[in-house]
Amino acid sequence: MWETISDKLKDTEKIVFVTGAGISQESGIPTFRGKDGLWRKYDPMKLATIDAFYEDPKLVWEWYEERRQNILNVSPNPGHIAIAELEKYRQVSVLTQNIDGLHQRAGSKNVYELHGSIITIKCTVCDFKNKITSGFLQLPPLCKCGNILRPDVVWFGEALPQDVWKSAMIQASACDIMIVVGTSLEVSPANLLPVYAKQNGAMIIEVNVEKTHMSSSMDLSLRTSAAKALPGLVDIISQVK
Ligand code: BV8
Ligand code: ZN
Repeated sequence: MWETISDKLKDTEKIVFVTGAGISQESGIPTFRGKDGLWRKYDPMKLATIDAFYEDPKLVWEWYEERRQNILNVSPNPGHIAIAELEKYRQVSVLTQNIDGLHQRAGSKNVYELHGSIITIKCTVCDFKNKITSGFLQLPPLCKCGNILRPDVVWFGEALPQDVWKSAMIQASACDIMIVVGTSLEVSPANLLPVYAKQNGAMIIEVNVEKTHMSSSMDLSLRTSAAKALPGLVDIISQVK
């Protein structure tokens, strides 16, 4: 397994990662569908939607504030750090479904946040957008224009940010290796990215503690955790010239 990866890395220029909630699990952030998953306590399909927000903006804001506080209290894990390290040896892009900002905090430079960011806020009406730097006195927070503010994330039923999605497709279609880490690949259109990479002849490697419905189309499946597998990649590539 590792020899195959090492051989492939020799003539690899560009590595693209597609990551999901599983890569942040070892930082202490619950995944969506796992046994400790967010789905258990809340139903993200019900809360991470524009309807839920307009029905009860305070409840949705409480959910995001609870998640944001947790995210601010955790750190990137060896999986995030390994991906940032790899930038020393190859061109690396990270296409993440996560909104936790841990790839950037680990030092990754080319991160595409397909589903937005929990630390950015935007107005529901005007074009106000800003980083969230502190808690809020009241939920939902209000914009200067008088309308309510929302987390700058992509909810189910909402389109992904066009510019980010376009760049993500270009990255996926122009890589030598795609490494899919910690995602059930249940959510579209992010789950199309490995298809684009495969269509363009890239080697697709999956790092996931469980099988996914796309495991059979992967060239290699590392059935282990992100924090265990990814540092191994850095070891290999640092020996490959
Ligand atoms: C769109 C931001 C079109 C918010 C998220 C039927 C009805 C309604 C909609 C649909 C439908 N069928 C399809 C759709 C489309 C829908 C969709 O895909 N729904 C799914 C659920 C069926 N998609 C959308 O709505 C998207 N928009 O299609 O727009 C459009 C076009 C034009 C104009 C208008 C509209 C928008 C989707 C974005 C939703 N927002 N997040 C927030 O976070 O609060 S999605 C959410 O799920 C997160 O981003 C999360 O990352 C993502 C996917 O989940 P995963 O990351 O994969 O996490 P999961 O828990 O599932 O899996 C974790 C994996 O890690 C597991 O495999 C586990 O084994 C593994 N693991 C665990 N621990 C580890 C590990 N692996 C390695 N190491 C470990 N330690
Ligand atoms: Zn406004």
